[in-house]
Amino acid sequence: MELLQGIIAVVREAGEIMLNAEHIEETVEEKSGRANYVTAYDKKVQAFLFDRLAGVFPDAAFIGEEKEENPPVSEGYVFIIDPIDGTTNFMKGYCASCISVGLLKDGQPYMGVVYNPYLDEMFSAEKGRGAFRNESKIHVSDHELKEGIVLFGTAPYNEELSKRSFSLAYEFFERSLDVRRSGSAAIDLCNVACGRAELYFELLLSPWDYAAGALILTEAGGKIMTADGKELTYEKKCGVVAGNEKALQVWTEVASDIR
Ligand code: 2AM
Ligand code: CA
Repeated sequence: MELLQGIIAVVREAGEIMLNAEHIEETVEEKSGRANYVTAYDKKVQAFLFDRLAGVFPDAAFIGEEKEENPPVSEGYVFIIDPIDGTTNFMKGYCASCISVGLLKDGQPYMGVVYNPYLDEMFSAEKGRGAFRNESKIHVSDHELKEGIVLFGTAPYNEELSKRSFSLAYEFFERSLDVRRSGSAAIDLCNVACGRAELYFELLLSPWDYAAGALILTEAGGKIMTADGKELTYEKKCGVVAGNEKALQVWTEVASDIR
């Protein structure tokens, strides 16, 4: 618990770097793939987190989106970090981005913290101890999908997944109240975790996009799996679907042919 509070304090401080960012678009660099960018602030937040979290928990290794080479996740403690999840929103001043810090223990989620500084919402979880939004315990909703909201991501860096993503969004639009697309996988997972939405899917994500959110969601009573129904892995990219039990049941019926 003390460790979780230590991580939360560091992440909250890192949020200040996002809130105080200026002239963001002047610092943008392109990465590989379609519409994939990094700003000087992604690197700055990552450097801050690596430095300060090493002080909080010296035994852990680090994996980060903006790091050149990453260690394996399977042994010991590993921080798995997306310094800014929702970088395109961040570049545009859209105010829907967050910091995502997961901590794995022997390859499995142990702690997770997701902070949206624009709303001052701190989501956190520790294995076996429930999930929280600020100080309040959270739980997934009990609604049927037809009474629910479906969140989806478009896997924008991989154009070959666009048509499939949008046709699935249409399928789920027809089976729900409506769909939403936020631009941040970690925020989406937390919004399902606290019952604001019933289902989330994206056909390709990296482990740092979902490592923290996955634990927050499961500790809130939700379920998460790969888009083709397998156990989630933290070693490589995969499609992700998450929701309350009723919504995931519908996903399994409708989207079982996803590969
Ligand atoms: P990012 O903003 O940190 O880059 C947008 O669809 C969401 O999914 C964001 O959380 C984005 O992370 C992530 N994302 C989108 N496409 C992705 C891909 N092909 N691989 C990994 N992560 C992706
Ligand atoms: Ca990122």
